[in-house]
Amino acid sequence: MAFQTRITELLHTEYPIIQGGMAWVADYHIASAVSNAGGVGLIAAGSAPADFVREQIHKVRELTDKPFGVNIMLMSPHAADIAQVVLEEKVPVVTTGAGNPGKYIPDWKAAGITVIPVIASVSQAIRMERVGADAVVAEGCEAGGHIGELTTMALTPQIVDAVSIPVLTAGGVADGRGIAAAFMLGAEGVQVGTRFLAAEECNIHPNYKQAVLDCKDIGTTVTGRTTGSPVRCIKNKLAREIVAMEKDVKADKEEMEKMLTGSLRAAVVDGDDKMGSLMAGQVAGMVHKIQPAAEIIKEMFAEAAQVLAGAQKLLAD
Ligand code: TUI
Repeated sequence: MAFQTRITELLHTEYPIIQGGMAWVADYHIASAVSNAGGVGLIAAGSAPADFVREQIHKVRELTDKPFGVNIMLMSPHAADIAQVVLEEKVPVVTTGAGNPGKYIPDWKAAGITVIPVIASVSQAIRMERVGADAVVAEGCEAGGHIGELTTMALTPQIVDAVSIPVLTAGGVADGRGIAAAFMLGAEGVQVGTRFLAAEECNIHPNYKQAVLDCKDIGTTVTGRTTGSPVRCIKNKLAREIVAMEKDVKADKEEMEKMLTGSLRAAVVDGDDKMGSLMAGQVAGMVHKIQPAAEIIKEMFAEAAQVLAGAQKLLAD
């Protein structure tokens, strides 16, 4: 079974899959596990300081000699310092989220780094191609965390048509059917986040993991639509209160900000499943068990191969 695309060529991996850059969640454990399993594992810089990210890079390198990456959340106050660390450390792959990494790209490219911005619209994809990105991740609003407007189904083919660099799909991909669908939409790879929340090597608080396993199809919601920072997370007390405050014109927006500050850390580290932000995608409803990352990847691609081979039957007369 071979899934060779421009993405496997670019990333030098067995499978065209990268792990989502999940802030506070993705550390060297999950990153090295995904890389050792034939994908690209990522350390999420999130809002961490640059020194922390450098240590994480060193730890990944102790555990794998395969390609790995760092996800830089561009709204972080440490983003510029982390941009420098990935350069100094010659990290093989950098993905970015929540902003435009254009000013860093020339230096990263000069250092031989593969640059893959995560974007949520056609105009962003075109801008990223223009400033030298090697590929883009088209992330639909089924995804967990900070999201855009369009669904994966609508976004992916429009981005594929608009750029000539390869496209990976994210948002709604949790099994082999999702991978097969991504290929059908013209993508050449996938980024998977939510399914890896249930990886054995994913060191989130057990309460967070359990919330993902318990989550049903309509178990996620989006907070921050009215404040310009839409974030998909599992419905809990925090999410319900924020959504209610957003509907109330008299609600104190500062109070809302206060409730959200530190809430992702509270979920991931402290296991606060009531007032923590349990970021997860809509596919949380199809994540049912904790498995090693390598098993997740093998299973997903074996299923994708089966689904794609079975699709021939649709054309039989
Ligand atoms: O970045 C993500 N997902 C994230 S970041 C994050 S940490 C966070 N925590 C609390 C509040 C907000 C963030 C959790 N999840 N996904 C990638 C992504 N990036 N989706 C959309 C974008 C994006 C948004 C604006 C990319 C570019 C952009 O502007 C650039 C431009 O050129 O317009």
